[in-house]
Amino acid sequence: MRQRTACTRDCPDTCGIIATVEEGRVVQLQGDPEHPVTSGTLCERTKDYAKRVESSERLTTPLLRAGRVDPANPRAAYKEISWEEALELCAKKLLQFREESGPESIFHYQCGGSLGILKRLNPWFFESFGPCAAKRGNICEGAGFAAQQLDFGESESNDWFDLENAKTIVLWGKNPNVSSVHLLPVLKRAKKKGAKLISINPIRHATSRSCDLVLQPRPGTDPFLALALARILFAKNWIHEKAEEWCNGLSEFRQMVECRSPSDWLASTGIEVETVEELANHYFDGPSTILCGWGMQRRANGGACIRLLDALAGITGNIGMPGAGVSFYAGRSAGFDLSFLKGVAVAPRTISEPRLGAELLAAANPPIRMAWITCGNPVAMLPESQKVAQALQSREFTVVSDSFLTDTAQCADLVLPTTTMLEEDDLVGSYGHHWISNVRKVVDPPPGVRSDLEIFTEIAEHVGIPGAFPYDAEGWKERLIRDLEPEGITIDRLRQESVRKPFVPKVAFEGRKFPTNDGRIQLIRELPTEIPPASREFPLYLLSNAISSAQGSQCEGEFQQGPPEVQVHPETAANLAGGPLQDGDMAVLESELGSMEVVVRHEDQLHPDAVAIPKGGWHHRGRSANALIRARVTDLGEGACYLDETVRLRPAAR
Ligand SMILES: Nc1nc2c(c(=O)[nH]1)N[C@H]1C(S)=C(S)[C@@H](COP(=O)(O)OP(=O)(O)OC[C@H]3O[C@@H](n4cnc5c(=O)[nH]c(N)nc54)[C@H](O)[C@@H]3O)O[C@H]1N2
Ligand SMILES: Nc1nc2c(c(=O)[nH]1)N[C@H]1C(S)=C(S)[C@@H](COP(=O)(O)OP(=O)(O)OC[C@H]3O[C@@H](n4cnc5c(=O)[nH]c(N)nc54)[C@H](O)[C@@H]3O)O[C@H]1N2
Ligand SMILES: [Mo]
Repeated sequence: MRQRTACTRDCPDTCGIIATVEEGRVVQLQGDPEHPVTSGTLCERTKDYAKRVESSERLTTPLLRAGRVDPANPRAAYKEISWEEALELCAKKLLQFREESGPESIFHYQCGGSLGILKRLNPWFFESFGPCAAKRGNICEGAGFAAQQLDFGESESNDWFDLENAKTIVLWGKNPNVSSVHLLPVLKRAKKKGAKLISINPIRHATSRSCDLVLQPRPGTDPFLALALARILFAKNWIHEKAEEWCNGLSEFRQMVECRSPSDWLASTGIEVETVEELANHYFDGPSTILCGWGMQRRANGGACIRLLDALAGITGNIGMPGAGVSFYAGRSAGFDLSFLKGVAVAPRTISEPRLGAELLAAANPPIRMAWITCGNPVAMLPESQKVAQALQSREFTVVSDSFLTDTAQCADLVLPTTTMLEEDDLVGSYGHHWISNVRKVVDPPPGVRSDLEIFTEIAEHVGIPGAFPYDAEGWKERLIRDLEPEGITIDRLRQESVRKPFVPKVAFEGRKFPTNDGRIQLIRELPTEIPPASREFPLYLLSNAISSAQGSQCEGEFQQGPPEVQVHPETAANLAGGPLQDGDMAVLESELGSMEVVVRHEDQLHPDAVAIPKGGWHHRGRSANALIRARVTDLGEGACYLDETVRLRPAAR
């Protein structure tokens, strides 16, 4: 039997899936050929998702901690208990801590495990029970999102296929080959129609092979590259003659840009003026779209960086028309009626997401006594893994619901086994495009596994919050899309096809009208800061990028075995202070915060001032990049400066 569902993993592509099910098992997952973006193809990591569903590592019963966790055999520290016992225990603890210390002593954390809209009911539980302590900031797109809200009043993008109207496409810090593979055919078609492709990235990644111009700036210097580009555009008078109509602060912006020469702006970037002139030629030859990756905004100057890219589009008029814009985000929740959720606005206290470990430990009067984690693996994925683990372990009671005994689950007192995306009903919007899809249970979960919604519905009953969870999954779906029904979007229709939100225009900010106070773009006026400098002691910037075979820390297969591979430019490897390193050598990767054993891989496509380790390594296997990354906050939006950490690489002691 073939069934239509959709992917809820944290990814801009948000695919439609056709699942073939035989005798209650998923035997094949294919891309939905009728979903315009998916177009029949799934990425490497999701094609194999059934392995995850059927993994022998799946948790199938609630686990209560009975002893110390031995990383070699974490499971042994837990004893199996029944759901009845587990839910009663949860209810007892929730009521006890609320009674004794107030709801601010209970903290709920959720990240990107599932982007299903029904997952918003997890924080809803804690809001209606408390409101309890909630997370603040956003480690994924916080800085760039805040930047675009300041500049444009909103973070939105042109239609996914509008790229085909562009004459120039700049992949600025974006690597679609790994983290957004469904862009590749669109880029190919745009190129066939004559568009020029440009990549700006410290890594010459696979997609840059089909680019007409490739710039490899030093990590973290893009804001200065953008200023140099703006300087050249002003000098050539390639500014839209009517820019003032839609740009507020044009003369101040110009003044700022003209306070240094192009070569002065470029001093830290390692890029030649002639190359930026070439970039200017292309960018001027519009319509031009900048496709923003998310990596470069996970830096101390990340917000300023995106604001400068917004400004480039503003001054040249490359916005509010087909083929143009600065595509960073699409409003994935737009259209769903989530108005009942108030979030941080009603939380009695908030805990910074990028500084989660430190803030949990420091919270006082009352302390955070209980933590509950859903859809996230913060020990592996947030900066300062050790501190996050310590903070979770030292709460009086920590609950984690997950399908696996992750780094984070290993810090829990109670682990609740939950469903995978093929075992539950949901709805999903996208942050990369504007289609919404129906998610459905295509197979039953293993006995003993419950969805988050089932868990919270039952606990709500136990703790007595009547009326908070009145529906089952189907009922909630109907409830959440009620505003879309007049637009012709019903659950029945979504069962048949993914639907583009009809109220979202194909061109964002059409006519160059912006939802800001004066209806114009607010151009940045402040100079960006430099990212923390590399030192003699720690001379290399640590990149930790997505890889094709894993979604964050979720991976099937061999990836988490042995020491992680770290890429380094061969010339850098030959000239390290501690002695040269050959391809395949064992080495130690160290930051001010910690160190780990790694295997060296020479990679001449990488910037010589960087080393690259995969994102998502498991902490209990000594593979988490975040064990080396300090918790520092971006200039805007309270993101995490994941990519600003500096490190050194030295030969392992023999
Ligand atoms: N296969 C796979 N796909 C994923 C994910 C995954 O884990 N695996 N994660 C998903 C998630 S959560 C998100 S948010 C998105 C991630 O989207 P991104 O964060 O855009 O994904 P990455 O491919 O890690 O890309 C980061 C890019 O930024 C570049 N970069 C780093 N520093 C700089 C800089 O200073 N300047 C410039 N110009 N570029 C820089 C890196 O070289 C890299 O190419 O993708 C999603 N897609
Ligand atoms: N060093 C470094 N760190 C990074 C990044 C980076 O580029 N470099 N990228 C950052 C980014 S962009 C992001 S978005 C975060 C991602 O951070 P996370 O979202 O914490 O990352 P995942 O590893 O995908 O972990 C999600 C967990 O949720 C579980 N899960 C999946 N579905 C469900 C469900 O329905 N219910 C419940 N209860 N659990 C579920 C999965 O099994 C998995 O263990 O990581 C960030 N961390
Ligand atoms: Mo993300």
